[in-house]
Amino acid sequence: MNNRRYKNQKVAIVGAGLSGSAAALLLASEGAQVTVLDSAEDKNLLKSTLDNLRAHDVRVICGPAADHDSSEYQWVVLSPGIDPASPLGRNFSSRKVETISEVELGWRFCEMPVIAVTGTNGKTTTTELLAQMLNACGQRTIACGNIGKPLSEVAREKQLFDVLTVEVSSFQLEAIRTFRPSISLWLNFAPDHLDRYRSVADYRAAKLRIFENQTEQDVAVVNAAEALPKIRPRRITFSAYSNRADFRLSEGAIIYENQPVLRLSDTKLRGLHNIENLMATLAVGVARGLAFAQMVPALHDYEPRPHRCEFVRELDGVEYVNDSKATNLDAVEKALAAQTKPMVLIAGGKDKGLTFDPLRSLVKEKVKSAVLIGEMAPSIKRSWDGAVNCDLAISLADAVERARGLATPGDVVLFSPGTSSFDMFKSYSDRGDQFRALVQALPQ
Ligand code: UMA
Repeated sequence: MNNRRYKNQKVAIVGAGLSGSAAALLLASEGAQVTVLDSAEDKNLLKSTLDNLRAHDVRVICGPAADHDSSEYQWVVLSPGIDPASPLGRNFSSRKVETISEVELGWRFCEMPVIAVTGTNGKTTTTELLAQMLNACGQRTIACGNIGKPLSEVAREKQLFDVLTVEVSSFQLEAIRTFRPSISLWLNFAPDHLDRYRSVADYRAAKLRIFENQTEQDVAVVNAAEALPKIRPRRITFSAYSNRADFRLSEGAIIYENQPVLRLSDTKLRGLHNIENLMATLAVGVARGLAFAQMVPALHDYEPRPHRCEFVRELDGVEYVNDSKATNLDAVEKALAAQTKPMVLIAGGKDKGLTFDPLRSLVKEKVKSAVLIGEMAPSIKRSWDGAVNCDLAISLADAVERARGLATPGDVVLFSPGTSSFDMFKSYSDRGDQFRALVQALPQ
């Protein structure tokens, strides 16, 4: 791809996090005149990041000056976390210059085919499964994108792979133009991010852009339960709940073309949602011409990441499970469905526009007591009033103490918050780490 068009171009990169820094360094290396803008004050940003940008002749504007900057730019690259409705987002969305997402920028520089993975839940697990499987089968790949290493960074490093395995979020897809995965993967869809989108339909529309530039030569691996609009790529379907899918579940095994291809007892992953992640991974392998005999051994050893129904400890006959990655209701529903024992549920966190009403009947059926934390605690209590006893805790430590008091031998204390963490923690992983540490510290 010819990227000489960026030379000497004045480009604004919005956001100085992982994506913004990677985009800035990529464009600076191509000779563009780059300015990075970030609403946070200089002192609240990573010094090493800012120093590195400046060392590469990138101009950095921080704090309110970024929100009001009126310099002229020929291109704008948006970091995924920039809400178009934020002051910084508005400063740029009103301009008549081409605005693209960081993933679009990275794509324009990558001369390798892309597998793009999206879905409300399971993206990271599936991206990792794919990378592990493809590499084991001799197809060199790297897991990148929303999983943590921006696509622009991969593009700048110019390392050669056979294919890139890119986790893509709705935020990254919002401002694509030409991004065209040769294989797209649509895992599932459930309401989320309503603090960013006006409606669930807007969130879905952003995600659906994953198919926008695909052609009949491309492949879409899609969950058979999803009513997707007409799309051009050839479909391969999967479902753990329906028999009308290319990959389906029967008698403890994943079936493809009426043959069992993977016995579930041979993997370390549990729960129907993880079975679908495995099916989707195998479907991508089929699309890339791999045989099951090559693919399956590579999937046996995959260990689930922390914070996803992670067993922490058993104390006084009670199991403690950390599911801090559950940042939406669909994830909580899956965690509740996967448990067979009586449960004390710890839930709650930042208010991002979701109501917990839809979980009411499942909670009534499976949860003996709930302990609620964070900004959403009062609203969850209203949603579940009369269905389950709800205690309000003033901190996570208080919640763990209360849950211990409520649980009896044979129970599970499940920490599955159902919303984001930013009211009390830096991230879901910080939240999960704190939960794990609190549980480990409980005296015998
Ligand atoms: N900022 C502003 N103004 C704003 C909002 C943010 O200036 O209105 C600035 C912040 O001060 C900060 C910078 O923007 O300095 C952060 O940018 P960012 O939020 O886009 O974060 P990055 O560090 O670039 O990380 C992003 C993804 N973050 C988000 O989408 C929120 C990371 O996904 C991803 O790993 C990374 O790019 C590399 O591709 C995280 C995530 O939470 C894990 N993703 C969401 C999810 O999975 O649900 C979508």
